[in-house]
Amino acid sequence: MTDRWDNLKREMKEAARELGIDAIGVASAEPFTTLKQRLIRHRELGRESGFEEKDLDKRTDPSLLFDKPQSIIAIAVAHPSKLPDPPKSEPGARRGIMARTSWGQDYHSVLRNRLQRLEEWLRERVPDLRAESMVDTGELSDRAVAERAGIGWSAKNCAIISPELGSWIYLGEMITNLPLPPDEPVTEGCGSCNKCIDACPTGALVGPGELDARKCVSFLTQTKEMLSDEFMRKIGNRLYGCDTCQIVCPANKGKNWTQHPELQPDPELAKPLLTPLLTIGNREFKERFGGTSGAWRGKKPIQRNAVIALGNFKDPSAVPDLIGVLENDTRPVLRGTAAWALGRIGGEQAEKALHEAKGKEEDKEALDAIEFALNMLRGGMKEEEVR
Ligand code: B12
Ligand code: SF4
Ligand code: SF4
Repeated sequence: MTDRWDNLKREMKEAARELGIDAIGVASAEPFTTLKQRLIRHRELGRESGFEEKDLDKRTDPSLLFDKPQSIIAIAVAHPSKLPDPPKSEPGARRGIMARTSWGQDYHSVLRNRLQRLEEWLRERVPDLRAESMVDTGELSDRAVAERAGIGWSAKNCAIISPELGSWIYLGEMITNLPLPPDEPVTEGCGSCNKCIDACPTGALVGPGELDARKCVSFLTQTKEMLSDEFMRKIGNRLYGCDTCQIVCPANKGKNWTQHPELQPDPELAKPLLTPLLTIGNREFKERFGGTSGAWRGKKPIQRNAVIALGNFKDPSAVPDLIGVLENDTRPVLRGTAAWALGRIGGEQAEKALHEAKGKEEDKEALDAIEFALNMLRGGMKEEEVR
């Protein structure tokens, strides 16, 4: 009997590439008890992003999600890290950057497709298979499952790093009723390296593998509110997500995965021009960005981040477009952020528009931002952070 499951697992590993899966492993379906303690502490310290599943029992006990689970199959699909022919960001034509997780087709649909193919493959061999798959939005911690299944180590930047693939991987899993023998976790680790912690722009990596998600630029780019001056400066020209702690990682050196055509980026979407984003309509936004994972929070955060990026570039040619946002956008957060950006760029035209807006603005937060911007113009500016 054991042989049967050993053999099935071996065949499954051999078939993985054909199924479009780059790494596959098996974890036991036992409760994740140390993870639970960790998640409780994480919550108590107020370090959650708010995007996680709230029920910590469901997050850590597969038997609450599935009747008598016997194993969890973890999969990883590798993605590109380099843009082919990246368009130039130039004065008068500045561009923002979408994190690599938003390049190509939305990874949720790609991984669901792989899990579906895997499920069909398994069912052909085990007709009474029961299976439940999840990617990102499920209850389980994808990283904890991947770690237990030997896909990679849990790194100081929080990522799961595969010894072969690096951290440029998406993760997903399938809870099953198949008693497949579990894999061993990998033995590699970060060692004495600390590069990601040193490079994190906001100090969000408060310790090795410990993230204060509320400070993480990736999280900040996905919020819809007005951000603080400090955070706006640190966002630089990021429109969605942040890759800094992975870019600096030696384990990712030279790794760029191009085997999945649907994950290949369109450079114009991965590094879009900023000014057209300021006035993009709902329909056009959906047509252009709707198929990417970065669109999940709608167009508002991306537009706000485009305004921030223009402010950080300090390119005077953006002033008329930003004045357009300050005067005409119906959303106070956008008007307030445009005021900040104009304060950052400065110049007579910006200052005049800010004074005019001050007399007309009725929203308290936007008005505060206008006053802050006018103060900024009086007081000079600090270092910027744009790439
Ligand atoms: C919420 C969330 C976020 C939040 C919070 C991230 C975080 N680190 O907690 C925000 C919005 C900030 C975010 C950002 C990103 N995310 Co995200 N996110 C998630 C989500 C939905 C839940 C993560 C979670 O529960 N975090 C809570 C922490 C505490 O637990 P955990 O990381 O899941 O588990 C680890 C820790 O608990 C740790 N641990 C356990 N016990 C102990 C004990 C001690 C002492 C310590 C130190 C650690 C430790 O080990 C576990 C395994 O690594 C997952 C999908 C999912 N359902 O799991 C994706 C996921 C983690 N995100 C992912 C990605 C790609 C990103 C970004 C790179 C996107 C981007 N480019 O901007 C960044 C990376 C930021 C970072 N440094 O982590 C991938 C990770 C792929 C990989 N190779 O690791 C996931 C798995 C999505 C997916 N299915 O592919 N994300
Ligand atoms: S994603 Fe960016 S802000 Fe978040 S931990 Fe990594 S480097 Fe820091
Ligand atoms: S940069 Fe260094 S410490 Fe950070 S995840 Fe990579 S190997 Fe680990």
